[in-house]
Amino acid sequence: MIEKDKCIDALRMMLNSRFFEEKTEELFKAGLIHGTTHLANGQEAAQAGLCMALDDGDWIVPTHRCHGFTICKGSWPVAMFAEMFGSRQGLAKGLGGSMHMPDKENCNLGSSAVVGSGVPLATGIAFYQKFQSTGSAAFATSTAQNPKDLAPVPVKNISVAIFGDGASSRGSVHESMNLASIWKLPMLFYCENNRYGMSAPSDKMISVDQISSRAAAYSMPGEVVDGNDFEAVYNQVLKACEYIRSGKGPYLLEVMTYRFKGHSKSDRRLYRTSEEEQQWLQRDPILLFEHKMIESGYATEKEIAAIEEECRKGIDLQAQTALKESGDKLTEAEVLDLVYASEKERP
Ligand SMILES: Cc1ncc(C[n+]2csc(CCOP(=O)(O)OP(=O)(O)O)c2C)c(N)n1
Repeated sequence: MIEKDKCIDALRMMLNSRFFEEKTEELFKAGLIHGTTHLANGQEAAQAGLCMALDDGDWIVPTHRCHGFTICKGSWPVAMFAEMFGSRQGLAKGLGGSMHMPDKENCNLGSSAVVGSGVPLATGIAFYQKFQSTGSAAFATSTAQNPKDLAPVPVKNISVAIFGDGASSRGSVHESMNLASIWKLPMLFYCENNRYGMSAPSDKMISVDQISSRAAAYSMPGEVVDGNDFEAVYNQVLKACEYIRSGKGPYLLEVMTYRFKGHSKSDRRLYRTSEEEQQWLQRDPILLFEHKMIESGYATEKEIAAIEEECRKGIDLQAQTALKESGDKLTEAEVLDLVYASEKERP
């Protein structure tokens, strides 16, 4: 078992993510937030396990189901609620909403609604990271050199492309894997397989049994990990990061998990049975982790209940603060200023 302090941090991350999703659902139902949202209840270990294993300066590019990753990478929930209320204090100044929560300070590029579109962006970040460490020599521009034969050059920071099982079949993902492999880019392809792409079950829609096996086509390691087990994810990401930082190139990790809620807020989940859902609820990543913490003597039931209470109150308070300020929106002129460069800045 990993150290106690780390476990407590991990539990807080997962609880904050879960309570954030619960509060978001409540606010949508009350008609206080508009548009749509994609909740990630049940996927907390996959999200916290990744972010805890990363170093400062490592970048992530999440998907539309981004709240948990954003919290675990260090963003303040109040700024995320503000984003969904459309106010100027939001991570994208209230112009993006639930699916667009970039946070430069925390090395999070943010996501977009276009499935798979973040993966080439993460590839671009990895290119920059390698270029910064090695200069152009590492890219073998001379026709006499084969980029695949270049010696590994260690890099400090890496880039993580997060994508779902549905996105894994998109051309942009495959093109990115090919380029990242040829140039040995410092990149983790992090496939969060929650078993469905909207209503489409991954075992019916994907040409292979495990998405990780596709790594072989791009000459990179590919592994599968139990995404509901925080420790398993954390240790596997550390292992992948060590390989990537040594300069050997990209790595594909397929993280098996399950989304407890529907695809988005209007999904009645007619494509799956309640028995299946019940089975997965038994493997709730937070309950499994709390159980492990109690078993290892890291916390008592009472202490865990106190952490839960504290996290829930913290999220409630941050939602209330954001709600109070929700009328403070950018003016039309401010929005236009952000969209168009001023006359002086134009070439
Ligand atoms: C290019 C593109 N095609 C289709 C959609 C519609 N769409 C939104 S989410 C989604 C499913 C994505 O599934 P997955 O990648 O597994 O992520 P998950 O929603 O399960 O987290 C689809 C098809 C879209 N937004 N963009």
